[in-house]
Amino acid sequence: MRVVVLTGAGISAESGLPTFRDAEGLWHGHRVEEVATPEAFERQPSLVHRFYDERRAALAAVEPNAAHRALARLEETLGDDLLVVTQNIDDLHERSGSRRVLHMHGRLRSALCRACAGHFDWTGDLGGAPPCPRCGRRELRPDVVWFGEIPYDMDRILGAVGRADLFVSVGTSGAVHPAAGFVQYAAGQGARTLELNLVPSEGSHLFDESRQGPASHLVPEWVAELR
Ligand code: BV8
Repeated sequence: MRVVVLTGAGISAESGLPTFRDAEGLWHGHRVEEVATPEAFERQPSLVHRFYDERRAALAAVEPNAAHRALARLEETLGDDLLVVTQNIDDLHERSGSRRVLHMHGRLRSALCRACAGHFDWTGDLGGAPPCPRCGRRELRPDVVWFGEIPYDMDRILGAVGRADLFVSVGTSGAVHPAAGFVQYAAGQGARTLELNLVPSEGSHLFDESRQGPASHLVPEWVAELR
């Protein structure tokens, strides 16, 4: 049974990380264009750095929750037949023990050098324009995929989604592409599709089954069923 699990901000909500669109969500107070586009970074690098430096610092104060841990347990059972594709830039999947995780929108604890294209594990601020560890240029940016940029690992992701027997979406509103289109692609390739979300998402009607509730309850329940 080859399983692909797509996760969004909702899986990390109960760990204390804000989602994007919920009431106090990340987009509140910041228009997307202001902080999550290459143009915004050109225009106001300090505002963009502050947005991501604050989120990177906040990571130290949160822990994975039961939903992250349940997926790590499922990896023990399924091994290479499980792939977690996350839109999240936090590291809670890895901190709960998951190894087979692809961050299609990048990672907060990584810096990308615009001069030498190097990627470097990074836990501190980038706002101070520190020099690149490899080329020394002060051209480091958050290693995240902004709107208008091409997501990471699309070949591996589409390959796995196209071969999946079961495609499961957890804690995502289905508002951002190309992630929002994976369910249709998976279904078109013959996979069963299941949504686990607090409320029906924009794409609920595209799934064979949609269950509503908090991820910390729905995911361990579903994993126990599957195991
Ligand atoms: C691209 C990183 C070309 C930065 C992010 C087609 C149609 C329309 C538009 C487009 C299209 N194709 C492309 C676009 C443009 C754009 C796009 O989709 N715009 C939207 C706004 C319409 N897409 C792009 O620009 C993408 N690039 O398309 O390149 C391409 C494509 C394919 C192949 C080659 C080239 C790049 C998009 C990536 C942008 N970067 N993040 C950062 O994090 O700051 S996106 C960011 O927003 C997240 O990563 C995530 O993807 C998205 C937020 O969505 P969610 O994670 O779902 O969060 P949200 O708050 O919305 O929802 C949370 C859900 O959880 C809710 O449903 C809630 O009910 C639920 N929930 C809450 N609590 C719980 C819960 N569920 C369970 N338990 C709980 N406790």
